Amino acid sequence: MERFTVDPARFLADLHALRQFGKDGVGVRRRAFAEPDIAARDWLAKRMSDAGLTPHFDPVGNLFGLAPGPSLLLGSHSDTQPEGGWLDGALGVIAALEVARASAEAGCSPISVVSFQDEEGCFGALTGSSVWSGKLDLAEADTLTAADGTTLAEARACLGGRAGDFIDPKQFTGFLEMHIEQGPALDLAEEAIGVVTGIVGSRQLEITVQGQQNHAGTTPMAMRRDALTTVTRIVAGLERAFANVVTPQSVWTIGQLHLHPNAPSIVPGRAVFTLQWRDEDADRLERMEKVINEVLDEVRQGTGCAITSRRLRQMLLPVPMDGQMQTALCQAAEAVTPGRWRSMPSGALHDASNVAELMPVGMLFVPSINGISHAFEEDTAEADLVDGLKVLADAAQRLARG
Ligand code: HGY
Ligand code: MN
Ligand code: MN
Ligand code: MN
Repeated sequence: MERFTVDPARFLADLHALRQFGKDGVGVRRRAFAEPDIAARDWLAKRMSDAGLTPHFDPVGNLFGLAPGPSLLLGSHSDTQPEGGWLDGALGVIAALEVARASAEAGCSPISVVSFQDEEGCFGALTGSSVWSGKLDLAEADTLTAADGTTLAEARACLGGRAGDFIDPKQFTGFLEMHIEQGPALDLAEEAIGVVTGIVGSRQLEITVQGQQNHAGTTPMAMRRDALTTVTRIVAGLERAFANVVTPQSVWTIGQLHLHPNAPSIVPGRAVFTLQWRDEDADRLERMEKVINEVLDEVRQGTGCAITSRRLRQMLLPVPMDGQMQTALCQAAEAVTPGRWRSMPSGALHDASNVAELMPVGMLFVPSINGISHAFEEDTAEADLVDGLKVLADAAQRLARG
């Protein structure tokens, strides 16, 4: 098997350098196309060039570091949630850069690198890899809007002369994404590596409850059509009704709630909230949506409120990881961290689920301390970061040998 050795110190130095773009205390704010994101991408392009790769921005802001000829592709995303951790996405991009650099320095098989754009859904969800994989048409993506009303078309105009054509995926032999687990399993088990078996599917609705805005002092409780208490009845109904459908791995989240007019002395007339649910079984996602609609009907009747819903972002199907990729990752994990690894599903969404449309994909996880992510305090022990890098390098060498 080809042999090259990664440089943990150089890897960690680049990881901390990337962290500076949008740094806010221990966390990072680097939303897609915001100034820190573009500055970070320009820095990454320079580091790719220093590593002997050819940097290339595509029309939607995905940044590739291209090796000559057919190559394995490694990468992740470098944008973050509004309040993001320093490792979500960034870890996979910098680990990919270090593996590609070490391989090139040793004259081993070419390895290319990618940082996808807007994985964290400032505009859509997994937007950059969705467009590159053909799942989302660019013209449709351009109409997606951020919370402040900016369209993707307006945002990506800031790429200016950087943006070239879309890269032909046929030049890549497969894709590996290293990522933090973002959950508690590895940390609790004191294991070092998770080899991902599959990525969950996800659906999301925006639900609007229209009641009657009224005076908080003079409106008898029995005569109210209070939008907020109606939302609480929807939540109670979902908790009761989901019990017959879900498994312990199924998840659902109301992450965003807007009340109107949101004033202490006014009975809220309108509530608008997001309801997102995820599962590794496509049929169960469908059954959960049926339950949601039944609960909305029940609450509509019980409260007299008008309740409407609209689908937000695409329905994402569960995606299994490629068998050969998993085998290489399991062998690499056993070689680098013997007995301290497991195979496991991903409850988080990842760009790999889109790239799987184009080529064989694999993912590996390193532990998240206390399972925390999508929060400033997201972190991973340095030893675990380095072990993950070594497993990624080992797996890439196994796959390069073919
Ligand atoms: O939501 C997700 O799972 C991803 O981290 N954006
Ligand atoms: Mn991520
Ligand atoms: Mn994320
Ligand atoms: Mn991802």
